[in-house]
Amino acid sequence: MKLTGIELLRVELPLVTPFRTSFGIEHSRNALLVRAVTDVGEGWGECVSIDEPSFSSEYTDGAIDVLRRFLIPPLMGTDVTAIEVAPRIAAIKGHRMAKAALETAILDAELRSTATSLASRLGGIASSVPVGVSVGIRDTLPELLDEVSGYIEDGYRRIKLKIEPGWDLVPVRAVRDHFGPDLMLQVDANTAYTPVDLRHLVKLDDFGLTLIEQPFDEEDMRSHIRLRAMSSTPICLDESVVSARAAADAIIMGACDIVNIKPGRVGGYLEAARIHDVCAAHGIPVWCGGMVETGIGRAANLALAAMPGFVLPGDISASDRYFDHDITEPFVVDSGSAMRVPTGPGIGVDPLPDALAAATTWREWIPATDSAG
Ligand code: SMG
Ligand code: MG
Repeated sequence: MKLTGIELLRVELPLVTPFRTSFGIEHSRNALLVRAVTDVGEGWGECVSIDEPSFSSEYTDGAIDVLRRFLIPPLMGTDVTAIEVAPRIAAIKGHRMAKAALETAILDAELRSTATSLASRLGGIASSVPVGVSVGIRDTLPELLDEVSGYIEDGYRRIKLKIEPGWDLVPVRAVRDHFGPDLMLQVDANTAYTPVDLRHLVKLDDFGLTLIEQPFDEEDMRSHIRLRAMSSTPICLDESVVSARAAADAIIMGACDIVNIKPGRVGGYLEAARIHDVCAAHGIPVWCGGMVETGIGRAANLALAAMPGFVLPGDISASDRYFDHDITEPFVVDSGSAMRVPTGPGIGVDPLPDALAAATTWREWIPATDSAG
């Protein structure tokens, strides 16, 4: 397959409610899409970076720069298959979200050309997968309880609360008391705590949580190991797991019970599937994380979550959890907190031309030049 051009597109989707985490507040999703054009057809990928380097070191202006200057040129105009993308750009350090978007666009084009779904390519077996919803930090408890009530009415049976120092035991207790012991409840701190908080975090054991996600800095494996020894709440890593190697190391050193797999964070769906395999080999349950994706990224995440080790509900909520108008047909959650896995070729969805045009704020076409080929 010959890569003949790449289009980068920025789209802006306003959020239905601001989404606040321990690292910031988002009012709209400014997503970066990659459209790969090849001699056998085109494919789509979504870069999950955000505007600022606050979830990780990546940010969208940086992703555009590294794609344009370093990741696209070695592939442009050449024969390429998706499996070769990562090794051919491995000399460029880091920038996994940018790499993931490029690899996904090429993988999507390749799969569409053979009418193969991404789910079947990855070894996905489920036709529908359990999903949950991530709930941002709110100003007051009544607002939080109202928001959670709405999601439960929508069909969600698993709630993840964003926490930070000062917004942890009280909101978790309020949600547990209000909705009862059967609600599947978990928390995500996005690295907001430090080792002095260890004893405080053990108090979360009272609330029957499914897991606590990434309480400490991404490089602070020792605090995760210590908390795991002190607390009965299962420890899940997100930001720390940047590769299959990092997953294996974290598991071997006893830093986690569960792994959140985000394809963008680890450099793509092929590496994400390897992490699934590493975790399965160690009996570590996994679930699919989310980065407030448009329908493009959401479709691909559903394909990944169809793999058999994804036993916990993913952060793959319905499009209307975040957006009034997505750029694809909206994804919906059913009354049993599940979502259907796309079955069409590649990622199984296409941007709706009018919706894409309305959301696009910037686009750049990068052609193959004679010198590149
Ligand atoms: O896509 O529903 C979603 C977002 C889920 O909470 C979510 N993601 O650390 O897991 C996480 C956060 C990061 C969000 S940054 C945009
Ligand atoms: Mg997280």
